[in-house]
Amino acid sequence: QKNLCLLFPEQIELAKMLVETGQSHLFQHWPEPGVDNEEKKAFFDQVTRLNSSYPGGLASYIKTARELLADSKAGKNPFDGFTPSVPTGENLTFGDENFIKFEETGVREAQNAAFVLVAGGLGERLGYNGIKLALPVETTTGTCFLQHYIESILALQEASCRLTQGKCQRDIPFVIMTSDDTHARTLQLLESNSYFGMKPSQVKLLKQEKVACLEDNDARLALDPQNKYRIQTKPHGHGDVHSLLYSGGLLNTWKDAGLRWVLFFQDTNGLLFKAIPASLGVSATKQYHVNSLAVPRKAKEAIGGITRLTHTDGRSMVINVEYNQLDPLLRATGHPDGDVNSETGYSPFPGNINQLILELGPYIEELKKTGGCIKEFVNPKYKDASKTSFQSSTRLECMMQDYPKTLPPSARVGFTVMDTWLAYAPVKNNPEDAAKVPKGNPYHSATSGEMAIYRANSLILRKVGVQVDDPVQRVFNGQEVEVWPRITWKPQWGLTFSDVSSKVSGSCSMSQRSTMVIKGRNVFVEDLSLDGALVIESVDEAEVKVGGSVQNTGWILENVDYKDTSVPEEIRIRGFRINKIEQLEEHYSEPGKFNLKV
Ligand code: UGB
Repeated sequence: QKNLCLLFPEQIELAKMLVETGQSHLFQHWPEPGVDNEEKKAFFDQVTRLNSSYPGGLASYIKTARELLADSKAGKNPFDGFTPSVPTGENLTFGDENFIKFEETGVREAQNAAFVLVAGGLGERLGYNGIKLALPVETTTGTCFLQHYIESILALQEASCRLTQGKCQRDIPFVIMTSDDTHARTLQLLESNSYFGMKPSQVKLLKQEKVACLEDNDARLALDPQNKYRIQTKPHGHGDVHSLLYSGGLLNTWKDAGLRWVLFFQDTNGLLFKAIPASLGVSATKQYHVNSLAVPRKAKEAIGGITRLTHTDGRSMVINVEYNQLDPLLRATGHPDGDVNSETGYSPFPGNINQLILELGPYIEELKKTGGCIKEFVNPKYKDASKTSFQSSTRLECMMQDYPKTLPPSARVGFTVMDTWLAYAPVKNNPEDAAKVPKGNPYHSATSGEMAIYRANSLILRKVGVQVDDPVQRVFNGQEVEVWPRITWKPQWGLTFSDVSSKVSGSCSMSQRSTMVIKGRNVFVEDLSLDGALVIESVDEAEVKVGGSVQNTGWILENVDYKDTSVPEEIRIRGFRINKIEQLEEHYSEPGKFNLKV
C-alpha cells in the first residue's frame, strides 16, 4: 500500500491488476517506500512490457494459465473425443511432369508472396553459442543460413519476374522474427554483410517478447532467481509470429500491395528452397488457404505428424500433432503400439517440417477474429505424482503450425509431401545427442545437414543426366553418413529443376571425391568429366561454358573431434574440416562469352 503512493497512475493500475489476479507475492519482499526506487521502477517497466505484448494483457495470460494448469493437473487429454487417422495430401515426385508444372506455377506466384522466417529460438538442443542463422549451411563455400535464404528469395524474385516478362514491380518482402536471444546478432549479421544483397528496406525484423514464468498451479508468477524485482521470463514459442504480423499492420500493407501468399519457414533447413516453388504451385493450383509441407516421417522422429482428427461430434481437421503427443494419442485411441513405422519403414503420418503457406486474404480474415492468438499449451515438469508442485517454473507456449485449429470447417487446409532428401535437413541436435539417435532415424545435426546438401545436389544432377558416383559411408562425430561429391551452386544458378536442366548438357560425370562450386548465374556445364575440385565464379553479365576433363588432388574431408576446442565451433560440431589441397578455380569478372575447355 505504502509503496503504491509513489507510483504513477498507470503503474497503480498494473499493481492493482496483479493483486486482483493473485500476484501479491510479487511485492511481499518490497522494502519501505524510498528504498530501491530504481529497481521498483524497472519492475513496473517490465510488467508494462509483459502486459502490452500479450494479446489481452497479463490478466488474460494468468487466466488462461490457470485453466491450462488445471487441465494438466487433472490429466485432461487435449484430444478428448478426437480420433486420429492418416490424411491424404498432394504427393510430389521430384522432376516428374507434375512437379515441373507446379514449380512453374509457384515461380510465377512468387512475386505475390512474402516470406517470414521464425528465428527467435536459441536452439538449446544444438547448444551452439551463436545464432543458428549464422551457421554455415555447408563448409565447402561457408555460406550461412541467412545468406542462403536471402539469395534464394532474391533468385525466386528474379525468376518470377522473368516468367512474367518483367511485369512484376515489387520486391518480395522478407520478415524475420527474432527474440531478445537473437535480435542483436541477427541485425548485426545482416548489417555487416550488406544484407547479403537484399535491399535493407525489403527486410523487416519483428522481435517477439518472452512471457512470464509460472511457479505453481495457481499461476503465481515466478520471480527471477537472480533479481527479486524481476519476473522470470521464457520464450513463448514460434506461434507468436501470427500476432506480431497482425498487430504490426504488415498483413494489410501486403494485401493493399496485391500480395497473395505468406510463406513461413524455420531457421536451419538448407534444403527448403528446393521445395518452395513446387509447393507454392500446389497452393495456387489447389487454392489452399493453408498448405503445410511434409516429408515421410520415421516413427518417434522429433517432428510433428500431420494428422486428420475427427471428433465424435462430426468435426474434422487436418493438423499437426506434435511429436511428444502423437504416441500417447495413438495409444489412447486403439493403437496399442503407438507411434510405430508401417511396412513402408515410415510412420503412416507425414512429418510436419513447419513450412506453412497461407493465403493472405483468408489469413487476415481469421486474424481479425483471433488477433493472431494461437491456442496455447503448458508443459509443467511436476515434482511428483500429486502434481502439486513443479521442478522448475513453467510458462504458456504456442506453435505457429497450430494456426488452423481455430479455422472454420469450410477452410481449405491441405499439405504437400515431398522426398526428405529434397526438402528437409534441419540442424537441431548437438553431436552427442545426434550420435544416440536410433539407427535409421535422421540425426538432424550439423553433420547430417551438410551432407544432405551434397546428396540433394548430386541427386538433382543425376536426374538431369549427369553420371554422379555413388556415395561412400563415413563416420563423423559418431554419426554414420553418406558422403556424396561436394556439389554446391548459388540459388540463382539452379533454383528449379528446369533451371538446372537448362544449365547442364552433353555427357557429364563426377567422381565421388569431387567438389564442384558454381557461383554464377550463367555457367553452362557441357561434357564435363570431373575428378577433383572445380570452382567457377562469374558476374551476371558473363556467360561461361565449362567442359572437358578436370583432374586434380581436390578437397578432402578430414575428421575432427567435437570435443577439440582448438577447432572453431561451427566446424567441430560437424566432425570434419575440408582440406582444400588443389583445385581448378576460374573467376570471370567481365561481361562476355567465355569457354573453359580443360
Ligand atoms: N522459434 C522462435 O522463433 N521462437 C520461439 O520461441 C521458439 C522457436 P525448434 P521445435 O520441422 O523440425 C518444430 O526448437 O519447436 C523458432 C515443430 O514444432 O527448432 O522443437 C526457432 O528459431 C515440429 O512440429 O523446433 O519443432 C526455429 O526456427 C517440427 O515441425 C523454429 O521456431 C519441427 O519444428 C522451430 O524451433 C521441425
